[in-house]
Amino acid sequence: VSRALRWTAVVATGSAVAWLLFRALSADRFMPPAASAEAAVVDQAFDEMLRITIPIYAAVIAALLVAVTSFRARRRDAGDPAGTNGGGSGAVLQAVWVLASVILTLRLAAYGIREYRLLDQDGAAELDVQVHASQWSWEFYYPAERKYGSALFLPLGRRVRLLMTSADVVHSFWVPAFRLKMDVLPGRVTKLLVTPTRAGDYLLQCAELCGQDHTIMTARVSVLPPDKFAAALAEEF
Ligand SMILES: [Cu+2]
Repeated sequence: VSRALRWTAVVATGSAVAWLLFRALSADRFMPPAASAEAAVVDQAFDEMLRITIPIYAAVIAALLVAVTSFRARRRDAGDPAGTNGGGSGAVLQAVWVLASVILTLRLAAYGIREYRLLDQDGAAELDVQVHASQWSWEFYYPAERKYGSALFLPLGRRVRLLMTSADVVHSFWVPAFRLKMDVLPGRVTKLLVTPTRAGDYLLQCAELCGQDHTIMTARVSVLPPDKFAAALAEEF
C-alpha cells in the first residue's frame, strides 16, 4: 500500500470516528436544556473535554487500525519473528506524548476545580429552602414563610441555597436541567447552591438507589418569576 493511500486512510478513519463521537456525545443530546447558571458552566466544561479528548481518541484509533493492517512481520525479518525491531525515534515521541498528557490532564483538572468552587457551600444565597428526603418522596420547607410543599418552587434569577437531609437512607438530589447532583444523607445536612435562569417546570429525580420505589422518587421543580413565586407560595401550601 502506498504511503499516500495509508495516510488518506488514517485521516479518513480518524475524521469518521471523531464525527460520530461528536454527534453522539454533544451535551444537548442526552440532557434537557440548561436552566441554571451552574448548568452553563458544566456544559461548557463538558464540551471542552469533548473537544480535547475526541480528536486524540480518533487519532489513536486511526493509527491503531493502520498499524494493525500495515506493520506486519515480513519474511526478511526471519531473525526477529515478532517483528519488533523498530526504529530509534521512540524516546522523543514518548517524551512529547507524556508532556502533552500532563498538560492536558492539568487543563481538565482546572475545569474540575472551577466546578467544585461553583458548588461552594459557603456562598451567599438570597433564599434558603430545606429539602427533606425519605423513602420515597421529597418535601420542601420554606423557613422564612413557614410553608411546606411537595413541589420545589424557585424564584427566577435568585441564588437559592438548598439545605438537605434524609429521614432514613441515602438519597441524592438531582435536577438534570440544573446539572447539579448532591447526596442527601441521614443525620447530616448537605448544601447546594442554585441560580435558576429559565422559567418552567423541571424534574427532580432521586439519583441514589434507595429501595423499592427509588425510580418514582421524583418531584416537580417549578421556576417562577419573583412575583409569581410569592403568589405560588401563598397559594399552594
Ligand atoms: Cu431516594
